[in-house]
Amino acid sequence: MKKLLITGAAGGLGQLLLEPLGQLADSLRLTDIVDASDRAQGHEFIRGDLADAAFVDAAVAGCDGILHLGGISVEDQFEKILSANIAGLNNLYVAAQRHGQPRIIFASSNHTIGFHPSGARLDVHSPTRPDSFYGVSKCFGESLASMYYEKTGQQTALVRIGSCVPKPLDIRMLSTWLSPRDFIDLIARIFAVDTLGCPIIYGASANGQGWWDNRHVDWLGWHPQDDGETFRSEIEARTSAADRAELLIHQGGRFVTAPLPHLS
Ligand code: NAI
Ligand code: 15L
Repeated sequence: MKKLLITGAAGGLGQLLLEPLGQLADSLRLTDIVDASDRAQGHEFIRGDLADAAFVDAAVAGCDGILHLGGISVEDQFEKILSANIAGLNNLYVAAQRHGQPRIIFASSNHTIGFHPSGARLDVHSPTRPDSFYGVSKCFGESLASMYYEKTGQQTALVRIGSCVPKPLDIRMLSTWLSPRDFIDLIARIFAVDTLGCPIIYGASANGQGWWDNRHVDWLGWHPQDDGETFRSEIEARTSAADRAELLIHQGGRFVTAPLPHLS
């Protein structure tokens, strides 16, 4: 790949993955609504709002792959999510149509299915059960990408990321963890395969107590290596009964029990 666009590059995942992402393309173009030029590690950085169609068009021009991490990444007021995650995402797809349909990775989320009970095995046919406005916006994103694929052939990987952090932080993340190296391997496979289509992929490591079945994308050749169980004893040692009760009822954990922002 010649030029990879990374939106949301100033965020947690953008920063965590920046160095290995640099190995996947001849050059990176980083964007975010906040200035991160000082953390761009020598890569091109342009600042702008995903809700600004002209900015997004300029950001996409000349790129042959897009890792779309930008947007609101937790529950928030509906209006903010509408602007960044819904209008902003459509701007990205409009721009992609104008600039040769670069392959897109959409950072979807486990919060599309957060109301499923913990322990339930889900696969690609399981219904969405979003747990927040945020989760609803990711369901919208998956539908938007699917619609563009069917109408125009635009290819997108819809990666329902579990919890991508250096190591699991709580008992729920033993099941939802996606290690950074497994995510990088997944990103590399998505950009390497000849034909991608528009698959939903559960973004989780090979967690012994995982909940998600990815057999429908065996053809990708992605073989996650890490397992949250490695951290079970240290996590169990600091898990209270209250944590366990709150975190292990639904797959979405605390997103499920949080009140709607306008009612709190
Ligand atoms: P983050 O919140 O740290 O990063 C998101 C970035 O998007 C921020 O730097 C923010 O400034 C930028 N942004 C927000 N609104 C914007 C706008 N209107 N225009 C341009 N940029 C804007 O989130 P994180 O953890 O890095 O996640 C990246 C993506 O992956 C997000 O889309 C998130 O929903 C998704 N995801 C992340 C998971 C994780 O474990 N970190 C789990 C599931 C999904
Ligand atoms: C997400 O979708 C969030 O962006 C991230 O901050 C984590 O909360 C993650 O899910 C999770 O469920 O652990």
